[in-house]
Amino acid sequence: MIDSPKSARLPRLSLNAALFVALASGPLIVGPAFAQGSHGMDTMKGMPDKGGAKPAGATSASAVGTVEAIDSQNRKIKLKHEPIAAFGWPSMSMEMTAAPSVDLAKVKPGSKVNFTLSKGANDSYTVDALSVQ
Ligand SMILES: [Cu+2]
Repeated sequence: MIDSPKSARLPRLSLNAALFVALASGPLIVGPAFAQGSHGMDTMKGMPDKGGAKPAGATSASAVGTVEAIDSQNRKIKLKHEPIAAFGWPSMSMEMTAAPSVDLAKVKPGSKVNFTLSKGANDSYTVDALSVQ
């Protein structure tokens, strides 16, 4: 049996109308359904927080690298460092500011060093401590 569109439309409309009336006039039925839904949402919201320990959140890290250049006058040191997992960095060459406590006279281009790096404002990085390997 194939229903014509016209004959199918009327029952469908009345079914929708009945459903609408039931939903609109039945807050006691709709209420628990919404409560369940929001509980599910709360569970979902918690998920990103669980994985929130991103490496980028670290403010200091220990690393190893090779000195490439030193600018004693401006307290700058260019290091080719190995990957720094705490910052999510691959190995790279970069210039950093040396803290006043760091003795730049101890190092020269080619020196292999252990150093600690801290992240400051505006994504600036400072070498807090440095020792030749
Ligand atoms: Cu770097």
